[in-house]
Amino acid sequence: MSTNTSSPKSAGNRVGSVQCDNTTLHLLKANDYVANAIRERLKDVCVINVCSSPGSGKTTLMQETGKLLANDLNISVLVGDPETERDAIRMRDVGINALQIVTGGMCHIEAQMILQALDHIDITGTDLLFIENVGNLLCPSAFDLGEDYRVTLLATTEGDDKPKKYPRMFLTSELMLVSKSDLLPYVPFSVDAVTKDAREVNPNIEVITISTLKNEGIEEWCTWLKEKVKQKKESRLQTEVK
Ligand SMILES: Nc1nc2c(ncn2[C@@H]2O[C@H](COP(=O)(O)OP(=O)(O)O)[C@@H](O)[C@H]2O)c(=O)[nH]1
Ligand SMILES: [Mg+2]
Repeated sequence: MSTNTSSPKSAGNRVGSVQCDNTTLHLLKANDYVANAIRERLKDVCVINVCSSPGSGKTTLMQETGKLLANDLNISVLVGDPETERDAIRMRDVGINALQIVTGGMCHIEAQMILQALDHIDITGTDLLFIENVGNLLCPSAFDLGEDYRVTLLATTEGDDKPKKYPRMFLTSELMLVSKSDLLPYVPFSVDAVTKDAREVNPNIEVITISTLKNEGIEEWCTWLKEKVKQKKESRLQTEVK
């Protein structure tokens, strides 16, 4: 633990902070073993772990994506929530193969939950498996679920300061989706500022601004997905040839 208790007088606007040690890190090693087993089991499927705070628009986006790509890709969804089957029902309502993972109050999905869930859903023929994680910008970032890519949504209503406050989520994501762009005229949120902060945390992160409600950026998102599925299939074929 380190402390920074500089007085406000000597340190500009600093108020002092405590940097706490993380004593749970070694527990995550067990999760990593399971995640690698999932990666082995799902080597023919492109797996995308979708993260965000609650209410950023994950389920709405999955529903729309499933409808738009119905003729291009075979999509399945595992969706995690502390309680209820509501989101899986929303997916099934639009014809998407889906299973709810009820975490029983846990604030994230762990790899062993995915392994359990895979015994209860038929994903034969699936090209693209979405894992909609529990709404939380913090805990899910520590758990590898055997995914190929991690995508984090950040809604314009949440404030543009989140990448620096919750850096691990953005550090471990390949793509940030700035969601609810239709609300930009009404909220203090700068896409430029959030992109700059996210890239200071993770220089490689891609950024797409979307509104599922107004169909903005959705084509770019779907193109990104199709490219990732294609890349996964190609790399799989190359491994088979070797
Ligand atoms: N304004 C706006 N609202 C949206 C958009 N996408 C989703 N919502 C709304 O945001 C709320 C939360 O959406 P939901 O998909 O359940 O979020 P989740 O908790 O991240 O899965 C719902 O009331 C949606 O109708 C969008 O693009 N624009
Ligand atoms: Mg949801």
